Amino acid sequence: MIPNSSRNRVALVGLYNHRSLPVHIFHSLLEDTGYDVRSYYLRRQYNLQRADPREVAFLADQVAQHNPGLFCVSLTSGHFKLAAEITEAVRDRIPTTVLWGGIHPTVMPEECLQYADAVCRGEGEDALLEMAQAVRDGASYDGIANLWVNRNGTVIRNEPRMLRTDLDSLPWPRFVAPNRIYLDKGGIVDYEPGRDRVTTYDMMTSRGCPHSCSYCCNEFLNLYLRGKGPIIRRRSVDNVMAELREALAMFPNLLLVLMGDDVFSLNVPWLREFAEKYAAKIGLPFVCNLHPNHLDEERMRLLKSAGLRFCVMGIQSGSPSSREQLLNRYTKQADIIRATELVHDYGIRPLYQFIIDNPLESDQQRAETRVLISRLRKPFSIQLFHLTWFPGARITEQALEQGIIQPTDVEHEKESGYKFWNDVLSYLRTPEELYWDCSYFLAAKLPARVVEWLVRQQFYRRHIQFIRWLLRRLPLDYHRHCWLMVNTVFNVLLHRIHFYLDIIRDRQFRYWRRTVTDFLRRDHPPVF
Ligand code: B12
Ligand code: SF4
Repeated sequence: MIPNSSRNRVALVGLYNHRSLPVHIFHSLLEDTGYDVRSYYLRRQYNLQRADPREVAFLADQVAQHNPGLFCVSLTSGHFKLAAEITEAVRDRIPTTVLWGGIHPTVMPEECLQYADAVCRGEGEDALLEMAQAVRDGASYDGIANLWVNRNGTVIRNEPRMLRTDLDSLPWPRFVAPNRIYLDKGGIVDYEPGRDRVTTYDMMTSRGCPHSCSYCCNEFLNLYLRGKGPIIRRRSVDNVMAELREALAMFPNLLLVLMGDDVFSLNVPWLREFAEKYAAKIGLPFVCNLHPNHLDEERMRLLKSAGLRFCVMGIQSGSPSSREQLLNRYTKQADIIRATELVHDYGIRPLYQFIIDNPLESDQQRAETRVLISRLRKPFSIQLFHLTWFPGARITEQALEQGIIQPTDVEHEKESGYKFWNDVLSYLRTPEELYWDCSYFLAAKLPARVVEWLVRQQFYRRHIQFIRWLLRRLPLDYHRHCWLMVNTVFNVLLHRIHFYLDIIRDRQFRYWRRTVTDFLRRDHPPVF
């Protein structure tokens, strides 16, 4: 039985993402609606160690002290087991209603309902507000759209609601504000160490992606939400500018804005307005995700003029057959080359991402990836991601059906995220895996002919550990990184100078306007 004093209290938990956008947005939303909210962020982004029982207990103790009537966890698949442990630890301490949300409960609701009283499938703002209100009023939450509810062992499956189109009406995250509690190694830590030391800002200007790649959540979401309104929605440029202006005022030393949108360049008219206003009002370098299918001369020019310095582009495989038949990505080889040429011509530093360790790919298809990498105009960086078997993804279903993987290989069981953050070129990789890893990195640095010759040599296969060792140590990119740093610092300084000049100009203008107005208002003796 939840005590009356707790009904107005809500706790939110974000896992391995101290800047979790949903959790920070929900915090603002609930706070603005009058709830007593606390949010807890267990470990920071890209941390690799799994939280131990001591940390889980510490988090549960913190939550128990607040004693919320509604306890919410936001989770991706890799953190499913951790979310279950935290929830059980909290339930051991206090009576509370448990709501889970995020991509994993969206895809695997029934499994999550073994631990949560309700799960939110899809977007959470409205469902959460209604659930918080129901808990506060002691009313039933059984019929809330988007929620699946465990009512005494029976699952109540509510329909998804229409998608929220007016994203401007949502509050912004407030990363540094009271009642946001950052936790690590069994204690409270300061991940956002004062406003002056925050140098990057995470934001999203849109929701949804028109593509349905077989390994990505959007394939599931696009099917599940069909008929529920437009999938792709974007905030107005003015709303984005207002958030960034507030961010700049709050964090005066910001160096870079990280745009998390799935594909940033989708809408050209929006981009035109964004480019003009961002350059004039914000002017900070930013980084965003681009897709080869949505990039042309005009978009690139706009992005560059806005302040794009770095971009991330998913290519995933250099083999057209692998892209189309396995990954469900319909991008022509020529479009990839054209997009990367554009990025190069406009002086943007790209990071191209590829998916490796796909057991459904043949060696021939992997070799095509190597050839494509070596054909891309240098310099660029590459990032190799292991194919992670996310539940509900089409490629996972396919591999399960074919017996290529077992249910224990699927991410919520395997928790590979803890071990697998960019461990390519690690000594733990097998010689066969290293053969491919190293050849991709070499292809990003050396001419195609040299790489193709090298990988055919016995020496290459026999001494692959030595080549791995060399690749990890040789600062092949050293001078470019230095140049990039200098470039960034220079841009930031320039931005600061403009900023202060604007203030001075503004003050001067106000001073002269006041002087002239005063002069005109005064009673002057006649001149003659
Ligand atoms: C931006 C992004 C990132 C950014 C996060 C930036 C930030 N400051 O938060 C970065 C680059 C850091 C990142 C990292 C990772 N990401 Co990521 N990321 C995304 C992306 C593109 C958008 C997520 C987002 O913030 N959306 C905006 C917010 C407002 O919405 P949302 O998260 O979708 O949540 C909505 C609903 O799910 C629901 N909801 C969410 N939580 C809760 C909780 C409650 C209680 C309720 C009621 C509702 C609810 O309401 C929200 C708003 O309506 C998604 C793909 C996508 N399009 O969704 C992948 C995605 C979430 N990432 C994914 C992965 C795998 C990762 C990493 C593990 C990658 C890695 N190898 O390190 C890490 C893990 C991060 C973590 N600990 O969660 C996967 C997760 C797949 C899965 N099944 O688990 C996704 C889905 C992409 C994919 N492959 O399909 N990511
Ligand atoms: S383009 Fe990117 S975000 Fe969109 S479905 Fe494919 S992988 Fe997901």
